[in-house]
Amino acid sequence: QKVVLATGNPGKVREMADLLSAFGLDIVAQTDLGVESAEETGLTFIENAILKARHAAQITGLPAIADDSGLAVDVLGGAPGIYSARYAGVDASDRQNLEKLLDALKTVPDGQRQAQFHCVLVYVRHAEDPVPLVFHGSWSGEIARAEAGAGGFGYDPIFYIPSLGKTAGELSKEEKRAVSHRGKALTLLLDALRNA
Ligand code: ITT
Repeated sequence: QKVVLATGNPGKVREMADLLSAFGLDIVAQTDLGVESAEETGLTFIENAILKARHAAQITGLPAIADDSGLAVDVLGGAPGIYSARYAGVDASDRQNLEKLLDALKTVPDGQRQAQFHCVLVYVRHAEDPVPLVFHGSWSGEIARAEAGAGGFGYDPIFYIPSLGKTAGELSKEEKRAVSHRGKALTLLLDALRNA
């Protein structure tokens, strides 16, 4: 079964494509089909993930899987949240976003730096699918004071997991998937597809 992965983020593709392929899906990244990113006008991860999945399914005529994700920092009232990719501006790089967050938390003491990653994965059978499959995974940690590790993407080098004594950037792809927001949501999606 050919399925389009509705993301333009190569980090997400790296973390999902191999498991989805091993499951038996013929995964094609939307960028390889010339699909441009959908406008993310929703106010929740769920709305934006559905928008992205429908957009890719509409253009390709294929079933689609989309990921909307982000980082919610307690002391910032849940920001940057759904705006994580645009925290430092519409065309901001991962580096600019990460540096803006470190700066925003400069004076926040240890013990008040808790944050959660969230990932919503959506599967639609076709663009008008009235019953999208929706799965959510979250991951708790703390925002470090400095970067560590070059793995993963986005905010990973500053997302510290106390129980592991490491940042997400210091984990291998497999280690991250075993505990991350995306790994959890992906497990739920694969379980649902297996039982479909
Ligand atoms: P698509 O919409 O094309 O999928 P995007 O990067 O714009 O790509 P989002 O709107 O979902 O995706 O933004 C998610 C942002 O949250 C992403 O750019 C990262 O900065 C951050 N993020 C999400 N998951 C992450 C992870 O596992 N590790 C580090 N940062 C993550």
